[in-house]
Amino acid sequence: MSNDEDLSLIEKPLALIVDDEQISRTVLDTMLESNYQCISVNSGPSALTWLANHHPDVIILDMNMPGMSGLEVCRHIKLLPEMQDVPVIFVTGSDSTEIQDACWESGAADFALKPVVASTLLHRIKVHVQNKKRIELLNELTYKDHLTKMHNRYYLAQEVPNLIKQVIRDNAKLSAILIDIDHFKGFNDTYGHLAGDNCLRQVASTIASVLRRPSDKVIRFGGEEFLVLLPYTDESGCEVVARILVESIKALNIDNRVSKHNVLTISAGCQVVNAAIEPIGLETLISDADDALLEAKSLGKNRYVR
Ligand code: GH3
Ligand code: MG
Ligand code: MG
Ligand code: MG
Repeated sequence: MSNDEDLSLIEKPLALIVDDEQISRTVLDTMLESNYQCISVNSGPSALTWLANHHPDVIILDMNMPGMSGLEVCRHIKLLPEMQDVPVIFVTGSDSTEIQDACWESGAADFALKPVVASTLLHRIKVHVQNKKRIELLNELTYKDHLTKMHNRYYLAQEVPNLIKQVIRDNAKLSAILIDIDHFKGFNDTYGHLAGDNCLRQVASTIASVLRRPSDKVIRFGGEEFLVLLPYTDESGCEVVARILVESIKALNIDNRVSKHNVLTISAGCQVVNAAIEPIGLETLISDADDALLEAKSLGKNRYVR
């Protein structure tokens, strides 16, 4: 393709080609290889296995395959939460109304008729990949804090209520840990605001690295405050995480000479609610965690309180 430079992507997008016929895989691979990093597999099950550990930018899927048909593969793919934004483009020998209806119903983004016209297929793939990238960027700008790359307050307001609804539906427990960096004003005054920004990034990524489940969330709640939400986590689980968080930040060994520990520390307040026995409200949860945080501060900082 001649005018693909405007994809303006540093790395080539990753394309998964699924087709049972070697010749078709080779044709598609040859068409795509200068603009895409291509991986090809010969069956639906192989595609699903590969997708368990990879996140392509586009999937080119053959309709007719023995065993698992392309339509079945597409339905399976679209059941995976992390594949929702990955466009699936069918390559099919038939454009009957039934086939087209089935394509869209299975969750496909587009289809191309065999024998494929290279320019048309490449153009369609390019449009879908660009859209996917734009959606990703938009999500990042909307829901992430620019400095720390953690979730922002807008995410807290827009998305966390859905998380809470799920916990309530499951009659489960939800843990919250509100974290505040100790003596951070002094840190900024001593080492400068840029060092403060770097420190915030390091603290944020350390907090994120401690968390294990995809449902665990870190939100930059204020300037040097982070809210950690642990759905389906009880009191003991919450305390384990809070203790590891306090220890991990101290173990970073970031100089902070205004602290009696001589290194940067955090304080944390924990609150655990049980949907099976009480109503869960985000505001109350945060304000209770904040009470615990204030207690941690008044007890001398560098600790958690539940
Ligand atoms: P305590 O131990 O009681 O928590 O005291 P503290 O100094 O951490 O608390 P205080 O609330 O007085 O100060 C918070 C500081 O966080 C002040 C502010 O300049 C700093 N801060 C907030 N947001 C940012 C940021 O984005 N970058 C930098 N570098 N500093 C920030
Ligand atoms: Mg086939
Ligand atoms: Mg604060
Ligand atoms: Mg502070």
